[in-house]
Amino acid sequence: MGRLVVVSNRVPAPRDRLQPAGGLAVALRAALKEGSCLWFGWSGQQVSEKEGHDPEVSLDKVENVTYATIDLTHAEYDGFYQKYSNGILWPLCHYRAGLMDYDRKDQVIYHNVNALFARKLLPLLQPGDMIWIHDYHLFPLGQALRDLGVTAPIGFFLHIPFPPWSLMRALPEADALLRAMQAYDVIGLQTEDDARNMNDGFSLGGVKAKAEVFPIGIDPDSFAKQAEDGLSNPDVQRLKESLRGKPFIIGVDRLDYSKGLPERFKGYEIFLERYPEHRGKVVYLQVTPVSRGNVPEYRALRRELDEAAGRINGTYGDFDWTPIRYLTHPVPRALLASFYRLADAALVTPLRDGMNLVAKEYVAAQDKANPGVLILSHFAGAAPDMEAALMVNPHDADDIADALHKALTMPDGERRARWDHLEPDVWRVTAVTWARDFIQALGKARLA
Ligand code: ADQ
Repeated sequence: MGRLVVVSNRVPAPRDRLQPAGGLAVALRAALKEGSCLWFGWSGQQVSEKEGHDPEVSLDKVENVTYATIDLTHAEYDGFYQKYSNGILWPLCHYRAGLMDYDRKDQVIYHNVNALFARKLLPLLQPGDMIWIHDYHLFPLGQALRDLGVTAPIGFFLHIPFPPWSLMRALPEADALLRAMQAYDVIGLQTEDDARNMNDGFSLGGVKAKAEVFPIGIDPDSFAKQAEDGLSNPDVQRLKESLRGKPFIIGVDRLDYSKGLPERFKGYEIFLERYPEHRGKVVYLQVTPVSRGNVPEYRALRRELDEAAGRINGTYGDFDWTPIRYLTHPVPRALLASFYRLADAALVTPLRDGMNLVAKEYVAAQDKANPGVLILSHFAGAAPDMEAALMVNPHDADDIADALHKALTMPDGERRARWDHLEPDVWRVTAVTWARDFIQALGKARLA
């Protein structure tokens, strides 16, 4: 068995290398558990422009994994990461072509940074390596490696949705991008819809379809344990005491327009208006750390949510009750797990989401004797396997309002029955099965 080489835009920061924090890092830890591995990507650091910028690769070995990182210049960070990846590809892949801020010159920087990744990775490669590339920042990296003569098996996994080809074509270089993806031996997507959309693009280009489905999951055993063990944590106790037995609703999302937050707040507002019996009696905690704060759409969204939370609290709040507790800073994962467990309902209502791990984490965290209710958007990648949740259309605030009322008044038997249906899939499709299945497919590609 050869070495596994993982490439992603960001590599976990040194402090997170033993205990990774984010979804991708946690999921990949499962893949990187065995054998010797290399994880290559951007350090997260930006440096000033220099003539003929040729970044050094910095190497750090922690247990069996060597982390290899390069810095990017301010201009590379801006064009490659902020503008092309997050200002063009992200909205487009989330079906929001109208939010694309397209400029041809960013595409050049995007390709240059992908070529730079290839050039810097090349000398680190060894015979027998298998290369696994992650996400939309690096669509053309496989081709860039092939151009340098790399013959190792190369796989690609897209963590976010892939839209119908008729929409993807809004990107002027969509055809070229898809042609470049022919360099991959295995292409993995989250859902059947995503794979179908990409394969439609391939077949229109007269090329054999090769996108397959490898849904991502979590580590449910450790998450469930964390949720239970954390109940005695003083901060969790502090939350519990502050609830004073009131029904508790939770939402946890990065601040992103794909997550449907303004619509969700509107749904909560209608819920308070339409079902006054819950006023003064319910607590909704929304944890939404700010991300990508330099992209204009994200700044505007932050303002919109600040205003909505202020309006709802001002209109419906009382001197002893705050309808929304709204946090824009992260909460440690260990606390979050127990917060989920305390919550009677979770609002997971993205307008589009590749998978959405929060939905799976919420289910894993529940007490099986007294589980909470998951309110889930039809448009999360997790939806097809989680239809026992209360399914909502996230664009329809009335639907969200009614679902909240239904969740908080649901008979115990129905709550348990719904959770009993949700639980098996969260334990069946995990971070471990995701990584194992993908790596197996890549291994077969080597033999083919
Ligand atoms: P994300 O868009 O980041 O990921 P998601 O899958 O929901 O979305 O969450 C990632 C992780 O971050 C989860 O483990 C969650 O607990 C954590 N997290 C989220 N908000 C947090 C907060 N406020 N504080 C602390 N932790 C928080 C992308 C795609 C998803 C896909 C994943 C994995 O957009 O659709 O599921 O990759 O492939």
